[in-house]
Amino acid sequence: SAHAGEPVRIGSKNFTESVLLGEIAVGVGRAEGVEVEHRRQLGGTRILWRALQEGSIDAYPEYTGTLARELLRMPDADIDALEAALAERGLRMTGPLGFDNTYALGMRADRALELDIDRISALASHPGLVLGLSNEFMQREDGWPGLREAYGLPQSANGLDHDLAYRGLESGSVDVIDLYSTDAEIAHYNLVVLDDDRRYFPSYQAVYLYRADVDARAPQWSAALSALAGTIDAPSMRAMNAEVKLERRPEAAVAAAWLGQAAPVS
Ligand code: PBE
Repeated sequence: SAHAGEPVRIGSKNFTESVLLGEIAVGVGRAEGVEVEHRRQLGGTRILWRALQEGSIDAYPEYTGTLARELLRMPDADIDALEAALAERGLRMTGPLGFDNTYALGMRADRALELDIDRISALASHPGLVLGLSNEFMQREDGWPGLREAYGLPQSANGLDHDLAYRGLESGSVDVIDLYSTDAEIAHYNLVVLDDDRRYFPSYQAVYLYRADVDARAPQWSAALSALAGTIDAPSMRAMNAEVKLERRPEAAVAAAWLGQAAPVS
């Protein structure tokens, strides 16, 4: 891990919201006079989790359901239990930032209406539907294998890049994809989010995870990250995601604007 005087390092996963939350962590550092380096889009969840434990990054944005189901394998853990399990690994977690970003299944509204599908259990009676699911979702503990079993679904699924999935829906090459509930594309493409009628998915409250040694090395930064708890609601996060994904503004500029800072020069 880094030493006093070296910049602290935030990592992000390879999707827009994670990069935005990384840039917000850079922005709060800037406001506190702490130099923060952003290792953008390092990879999927497991890569970030390993990087944090090895100390090649000091912090990254994560989700409580991902911690409970996929990383710590404590499916019934509440926030206190998660914090205790993190502490054993020399890690800390901020309070929930204020929004949930859950996995969900989605379809084009016209197709869902035509087939009269509004819930995941209804997919069971349409074995011919083509499912295109993000690569990480295909393999996760809280992903496709468990979902398929929980609902007794007859389809098989293909893995694809999450950003390409929306285009597949648009073109009609896939019928059903996994969505992230704060994705800007849901409203933009007029998609229907299928009701998780068997309550398969847990809640995924956004938090920052960080190495406990940051409290000594850059206490202003970890305090500023912790002060973000409760400040980002779902409409705000969705709006930031939309600015990047639909209006193509740089994440750093969107994050700075949300923080009330002047756009960074880079
Ligand atoms: N999520 C939902 C996943 C991806 C989609 C944000 C909880 C995660 O990054 O763990």
